[in-house]
Amino acid sequence: MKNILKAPFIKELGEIADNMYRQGWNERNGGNISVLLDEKEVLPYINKNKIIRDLEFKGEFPSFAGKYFLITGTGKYFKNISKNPEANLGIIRISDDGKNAHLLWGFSDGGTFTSEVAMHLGAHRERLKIDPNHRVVMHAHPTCTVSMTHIHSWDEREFTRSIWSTCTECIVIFPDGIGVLPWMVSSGPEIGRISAEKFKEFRILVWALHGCTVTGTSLDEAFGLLETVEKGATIYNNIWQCENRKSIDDKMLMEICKDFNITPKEGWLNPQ
Ligand code: 2HA
Ligand code: ZN
Repeated sequence: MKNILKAPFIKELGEIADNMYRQGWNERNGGNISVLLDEKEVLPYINKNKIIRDLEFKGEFPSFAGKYFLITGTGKYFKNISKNPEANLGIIRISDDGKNAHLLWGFSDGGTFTSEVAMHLGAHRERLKIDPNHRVVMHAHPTCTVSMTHIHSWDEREFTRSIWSTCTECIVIFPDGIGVLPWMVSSGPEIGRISAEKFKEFRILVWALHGCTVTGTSLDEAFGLLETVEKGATIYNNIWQCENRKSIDDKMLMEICKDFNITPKEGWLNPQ
């Protein structure tokens, strides 16, 4: 067996977690990440028949029977992941009936996966139906995005348009827009179920007064979405009260879309 601490997926997740922590998006135990792994990526590092223990989650995910995920632990601090991956991360294989998970590596201090596991699995399931290359779900508490939900309407079209109007690249990076869920208690099956519905339509979901969850084909891509939303929200928070402020209007947004050959979410730009 190869040394799992040298596996690219462990190294990359540690680096991304460090980066997210440094951005100030993952205070204390805030945030969580999961990555769908291919069996052939995992098998050089672990024995798939050596189950450490079983972990419970609420819900059933039969489409993931036998699938492997790398996932962050509940109560774990992002700032510690790269220093001690084995205590802060786990590799699980979903059981054949899709109702629980076999722990194959990690959570070495007796821990378990993030309390948002149902949201992660629901998001993976829905995004995979849309994009077979989908791999990553990433949740964080980016300060300016959360701040914006304190001062802006939670209407997702309006929220997205406000961010699109802040800097030119936003509509290029997420022409499909940002979903917004009203405030609700997090970490349970209910927010998982409602979020999964939203992920049928969006790669980015803001939970009002809480945080943001993004999906992607790689950790880099998911991180890129998160930082671009956060950039737009930062600018919005800086300028929203300024008199005579400028804005990228719908005509300009359409020019961007034409130039980059992208299609914005239908009906979200006003016809010119
Ligand atoms: O992992 O961020 O939403 C802690 C959280 C819950
Ligand atoms: Zn959170």
